Amino acid sequence: MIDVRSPAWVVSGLAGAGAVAGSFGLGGRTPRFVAAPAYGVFRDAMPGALMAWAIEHLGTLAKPLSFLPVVVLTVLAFVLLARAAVTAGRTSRVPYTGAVAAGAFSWLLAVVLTGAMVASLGAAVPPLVVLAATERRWRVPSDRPTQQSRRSVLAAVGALVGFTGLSLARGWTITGARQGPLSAILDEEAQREADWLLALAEDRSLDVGGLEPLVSEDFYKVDINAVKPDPTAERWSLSVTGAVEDSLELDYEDLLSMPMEHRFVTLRCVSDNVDGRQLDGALWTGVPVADLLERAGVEGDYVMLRAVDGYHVGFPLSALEPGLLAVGMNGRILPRGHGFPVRALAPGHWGETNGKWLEEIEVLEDEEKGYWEKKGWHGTGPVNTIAKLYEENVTHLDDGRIRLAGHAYAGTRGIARVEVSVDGGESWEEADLSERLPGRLPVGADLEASGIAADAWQQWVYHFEPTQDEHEVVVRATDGEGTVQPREHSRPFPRGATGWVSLTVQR
Ligand SMILES: Nc1nc2c(c(=O)[nH]1)N[C@H]1C(S)=C(S)[C@@H](COP(=O)(O)O)O[C@H]1N2
Ligand SMILES: [Mo]
Repeated sequence: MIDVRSPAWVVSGLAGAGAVAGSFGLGGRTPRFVAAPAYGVFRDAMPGALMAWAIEHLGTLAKPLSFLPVVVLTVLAFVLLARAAVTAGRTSRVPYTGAVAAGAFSWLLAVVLTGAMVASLGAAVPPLVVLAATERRWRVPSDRPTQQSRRSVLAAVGALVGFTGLSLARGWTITGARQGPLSAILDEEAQREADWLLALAEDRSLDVGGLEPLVSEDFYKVDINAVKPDPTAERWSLSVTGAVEDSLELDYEDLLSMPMEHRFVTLRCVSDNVDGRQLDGALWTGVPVADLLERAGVEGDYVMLRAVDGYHVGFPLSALEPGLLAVGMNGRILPRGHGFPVRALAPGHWGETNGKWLEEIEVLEDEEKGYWEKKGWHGTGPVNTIAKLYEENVTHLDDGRIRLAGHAYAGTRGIARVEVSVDGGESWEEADLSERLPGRLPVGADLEASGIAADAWQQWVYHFEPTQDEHEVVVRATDGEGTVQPREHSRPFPRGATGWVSLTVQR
């Protein structure tokens, strides 16, 4: 039996926990932290049904809850390595063999997991120090706990807690985010245009306090990673491969030298509930996909986008062709969390198709399933029509009226109208809509032009006089093709939630 209170195991435990804490201290919230790549292995082994359940029911908690056991398992792996180092130290007559072995084993494991030579020192130094400092205690193979070792164990645990605290504080500040204005990668003109468009969006946003403006202040994030990828622009490249006349490979500079466009685009995740919050709008700047596809000469009808994080999504090429390869968001360099250096934007399609950290566009002759479709989702098609109403956008005005406000989105079909019922769906009245945002605007072109219709949401607002203590408020949108948002409720899995949003509003 293993007695975990034996000096060898106590020391190994401290060394293993120290290794993971130290790795976070140097790697921080980047893939250079040892538990980050370990998460991928765990995630891909998870059954699709369990994942769909967690996504629908745990929401943003699903990620931290599934990351925790991975961190524990990672600590365990480093504990076992340290324990092996103890054995090596005991059989060697050379002093500090165990400590050096613990450091070396831990560094190697960290490098294998993360590929980062320097940051992996964060995982190597704590085991080395712990084994070196306690050599006197575990060198002699006595696996019985003693009174004295218990007191020093307390001191050692205290030291570990302190070290972990410091590492957490330091690691938390390492976000790898590269931020900066658009003008740092494009010219001043592109920056001026973006700023002008952002001002336009502010102008067209309804003057309703508490309602998210047309350019979201806090854009939702959804991806398969516990820790987001952190590719560097210098080493990154984008290739167009598969059924093409000429495969292409472009680096960041190549892409930045192509003609650019600004676009207002809204994204919604297929896992968004009717009353969920995975719906947001932004201004994006990038290269039209069609320009790249034309250069490559496509010979297939499908596409597979592949990204740095192993994410891949397959869908008809026709959905990507009118799309954008975004390098900028809201007048800034595309943030790491949204796919730096480049992400795809497929107009009017579920969030899934908008690959972040994109590195390959593979043209296919036959359709192939991507990451989520293999797990049973059908989230590569056009979005469902939705009108949102959140609790906090129900306002009792001083004049006795109640103001309701929200957003509506139907992808490239656009919103024709939003209707509100205050009697549970018996009678309907039309809400006021914010003015539509312009579509594509080529960099350097005349900004007066309104361009084609944007794949962007609109805001709605409606006022009513309460006539009873309680009103059952229902909202529904009609898209630009005249189709009314269906009433029947369905869950997000597998092809997106349907149904009208309703709220009970007190007088
Ligand atoms: N590389 C990569 N791209 C990805 C994902 C991912 O996990 N990895 N998730 C997709 C999903 S499901 C959605 S809804 C959108 C969300 O984009 P956002 O995080 O910028 O809001 O990104 C898509 N692109
Ligand atoms: Mo999504």
